Amino acid sequence: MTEEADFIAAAVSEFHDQGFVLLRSVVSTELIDKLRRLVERRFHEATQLCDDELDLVRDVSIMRMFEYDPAFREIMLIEPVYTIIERILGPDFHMISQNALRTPRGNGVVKWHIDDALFFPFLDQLPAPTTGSDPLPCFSLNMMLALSDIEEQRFGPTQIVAGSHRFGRVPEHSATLQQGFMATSILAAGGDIYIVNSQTWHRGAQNESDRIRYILTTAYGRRFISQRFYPFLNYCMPSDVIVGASDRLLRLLGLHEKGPYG
Ligand SMILES: O=C(O)CCC(=O)C(=O)O
Repeated sequence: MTEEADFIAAAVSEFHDQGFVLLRSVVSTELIDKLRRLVERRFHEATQLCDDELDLVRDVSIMRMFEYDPAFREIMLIEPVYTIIERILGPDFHMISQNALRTPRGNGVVKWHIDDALFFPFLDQLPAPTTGSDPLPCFSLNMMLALSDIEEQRFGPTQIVAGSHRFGRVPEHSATLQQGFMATSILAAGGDIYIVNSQTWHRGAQNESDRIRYILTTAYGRRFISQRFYPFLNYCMPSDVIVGASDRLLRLLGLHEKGPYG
């Protein structure tokens, strides 16, 4: 195997084992600075909009960043992350959302949760899987790109409970982790990417600093997981997003072969 193939195989294995994997220094500082500036501009533009259009911003989350600038679409194609995700989700996966999180002091998505429905509720009735057993299938995940340095607890890192994607339970929806479980803080520098299984217990710790914390979250799912582009029913992707896109990007945006059901 080449060094890159080894790296990809190890990342996929770590993801299945721990419910997340952290990849260091994937994106250049220049691109990170550009993306952060774009998020800041989008935030200020969006908060000037009238009520009807304000659907773009929900608390710390600014939605559908892929509409805003080609740089957000390029991030979806970055290697080796694309290949790692393809190995996990299979060849026809697509993007289900892309949000920028802009978290000032005192804020954060602080309650423990999983994303999506609980896919394997029966697991808590079964004996714990033995080491080396086949990994559970993963149906959806979130690729999180740090757009600022979050290398200390006070900057509000993402926290996860390692291995919780196998619990077959959801966490108590509270800012305090229930007894008997251990949180791991993902201390990241700008340009680091971590990929988190939608079933893994996670949250964003509160930002206790004056440094605004920025993360770009791009969630992906297998084809049967629906895309979540608000307002859902009448969502129409702006034509400039699609013009000139490669086949790979078009598929990530939601263009698929015809198949069962349609
Ligand atoms: O802010 C974070 O680190 C976590 C965000 C989160 O939990 C989510 O987007 O589902």
